[in-house]
Formats: sequence, C-alpha cells, structure tokens
Amino acid sequence: MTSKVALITGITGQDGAYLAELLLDKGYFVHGLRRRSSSFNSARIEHLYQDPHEENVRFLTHYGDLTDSTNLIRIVQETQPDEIYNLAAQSHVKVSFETPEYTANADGVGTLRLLEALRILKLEAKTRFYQASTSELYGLVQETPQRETTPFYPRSPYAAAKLYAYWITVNYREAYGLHASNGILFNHESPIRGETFVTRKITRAVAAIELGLQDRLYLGNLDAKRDWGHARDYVEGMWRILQQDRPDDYVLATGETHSVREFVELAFAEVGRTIAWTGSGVDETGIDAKTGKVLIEIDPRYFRPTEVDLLLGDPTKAHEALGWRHTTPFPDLVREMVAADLVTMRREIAAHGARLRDAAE
Ligand code: NDP
Ligand code: GDR
Repeated sequence: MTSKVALITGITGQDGAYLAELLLDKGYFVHGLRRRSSSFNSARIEHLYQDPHEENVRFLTHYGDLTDSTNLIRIVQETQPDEIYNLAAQSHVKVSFETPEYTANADGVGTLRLLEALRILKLEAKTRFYQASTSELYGLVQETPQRETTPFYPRSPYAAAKLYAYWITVNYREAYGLHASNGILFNHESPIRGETFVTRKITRAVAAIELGLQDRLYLGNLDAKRDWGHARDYVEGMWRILQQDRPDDYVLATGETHSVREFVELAFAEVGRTIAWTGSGVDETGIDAKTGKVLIEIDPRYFRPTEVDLLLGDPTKAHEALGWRHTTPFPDLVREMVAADLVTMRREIAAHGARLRDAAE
C-alpha cells in the first residue's frame, strides 16, 4: 500500500472513474477535479464517494475547470499531489468542430495551465504529470501501425488542441525537468463509455431495439477503423507510465483494428440478430437478415468534415518498457458492453413500467 496523493482531472469521465478505483485500491489518497453542472454528472463515481466528515477519508472531489487558472493553482496548492493525471477534456471529436475555440481552451491551454501551476507552486521536483494524449494525433494516415515515432497529422479541432497539449508536456519536461509523460492512447471503451461515442451508441441501441424501446439506429461512417481496447486495461497503463524512473511517451493500443461496421455486426450478434447490408453510401441500410426489418440507417449528420479513416497502434514500447498488455479481446469488449446495456435497460423498464415502451412508440 502507498501513501501517495493523486489529483485526477476529469474524474467524472469514463477513464477518471476507472483510474480512481485503481488508485484507491493501491492505497492512494485520490483528489478529483469535477465541473459544476446543473444536472447530475457524478454517476460514474457515486460508488467511490466518501463522507468528508468521516475519519480516514481517501477520496475527495473539488469543483473546478481547466479553463480557470486560479482555481487550478489553488487546488494543486491545497492537494499537493505526488501525481497528476490530466484526463479532463472536451473529448468528443465531432463536437470539437462545433466548439473549436472552447476545445482549444480546455484541451490545449488547459494542459498548459496545469503545468504552469506546478511551476508557480515550485512542485517541479515533487509532482509527476500524466497527459491524456490520443491516437487522434495521427489523423491522416502516415504509416501503420502507428507508434511513438509516427508523424502526427491532426484532423479535427480536438486533435489540434491535443497536439498542443502533447508538445507542451514534452516541452515542460525538457525545459524544467518535470516528470511529465504522454500516454498516446488508442480508443478504449467500457460499459460506462459516454453514450454518444460510437461503441456505446451501438450497444445501447442494440439493447433498446431488443427490448422494444427503439426501432432503428442512425450512424455515420461505417467504414472507419479503430483499435478498440477496454478502459480498465488502459488506466493501468497510465499508472505504470508515472511509475517509471524517467518520464517518456508511450502508445497504448491492442494492435488490432476493426471497422464500425464490424462492431455493429458483433453487437447485434450478441442478441442473435444477423445484419445484412444493402445499398451503398448514404443509402446503405443494415437489415435484420431474418425479419427483413431495417435496423440501421445512415445519417450524414454524423459524418465529420475531416475523418480519421484508420487507427492501428503498435504497443511494443509499452509491452517492453512498462510490462503493459491489454487483456480484453475485442469480442469480449463488445459482449460486456451489450450485456451491461441490456441489464441497465431492463432495470429501467422494471422501474418505469410500460411508460418507456409507450414513449418509444
Ligand atoms: P470523457 O468524455 O468520458 O470524460 C472527460 C472528463 O473531462 C469528464 O469528467 C468531463 O466532465 C471533464 N471535463 C470536460 N471539460 C472540462 C473542463 N473544461 N474542465 C474540467 N473538466 C472537464 O473522456 P474519457 O474518460 O473517455 O477520456 C479521458 C481523457 O482521455 C480525455 O482527455 C480524452 O480526450 C482522452 N482520450 C480518451 C480516449 C478514449 O478512447 N476514451 C483515447 C485517447 C485519449 P463532465 O463529466 O462534467 O462532462
Ligand atoms: P473517436 O470516437 O472519434 O475515435 O474519438 P467515436 O466513437 O466518436 O468515433 C469513432 C468512429 O466512428 C465513426 N462513427 C460515429 N461516431 C459517432 N460518435 N457517432 C456515430 O453515429 C458514428 N457513426 C460512425 C466516427 O466517424 C469515427 O470514425 C474517441 C474519443 O474518445 C477521443 O476523445 C479519443 O481521443 C479517441 O477516441 C482516441
């Protein structure tokens, strides 16, 4: 057991929740930065909540925002973390085209604000820093598989903001000797993945269609390929990156790639349905092979102005230097997500009775 103190930004997100669990298991005192919201935004960490009035509390959250330097400096000063995991971000690629300036501010300059907080507070020698970098940096394909040395070519305001965050992390490491590292993480998913990312959107739709709550699923580009792993494995990699004597940058990936189309097929197969595809382009539809019912339609609204067609990571460096490996095969990930959404939706139906079904009609 350790007595280290960690500060996680983005603690209410998918990775924040898994990482908080991992660090609490290891004995850390975990501080989390959370945003104020008019609606409930802490469902993913509700089970970790500890009453601050009790003794031996090891989990506390603090209101804050990556766009507010004064707030970040104060929280870092109050918490004096041994490790900061900067996971907070406007993380939706498509949304970044609608909110490019905000995305740059939170995802790009937000990272700078945290690094500067460490300098202002003279914590360069004490605090280790993890930056949530992304395979989106690779963007337009330069080589596959993508590794630490592959040139970046961002294809969205999100990726461009994350490019700044990546390099400012490297720069603070080189300029000020900070133990600051980038994890270049390929897509990772789970039953608590945000509901508008394509995997969770699909698994929720499969459950809803199966239970009679929804008729069809509207998607964008079915041919995009992603290297999809399980978030639980990836937060373990983040932690390992900060335990190294020397700071460095690492790709975390599975080394396998699958299309959105394959994800759809596997997810529907989990409830015994085979998808047959007909038509092409925006007129393509996915049909239930047994009943002939249209289950999937294309909605061009979900296309991106510039797309990332193919991501496939090479995690060799992480294997060798960190001893890190992903442990969840792709079909198991899909199965776990569909099963979890079926459980959740059955529970909702039980709680709300026929009202949900009526609303879907
Ligand atoms: P989520 O979208 O699930 O979580 C993002 C978190 O950031 C949420 O807690 C959100 O708060 C918080 N947040 C957003 N904007 C701000 C802000 N301005 N100030 C403070 N907090 C903010 O993302 P993931 O957990 O999936 O990803 C974690 C990080 O890893 C992100 O930086 C993402 O870009 C990056 N990444 C993710 C990958 C993936 O496949 N999941 C792959 C590679 C990188 P709220 O809950 O209130 O919205
Ligand atoms: P991504 O994830 O952009 O890779 O970013 P997302 O699940 O949003 O898209 C993956 C691919 O699916 C295609 N797609 C759709 N996407 C969404 N969201 N909705 C749809 O209906 C749809 N139809 C097809 C997309 O065009 C894309 O090609 C995620 C985020 O977690 C980032 O924060 C992170 O940095 C990267 O993964 C690695």
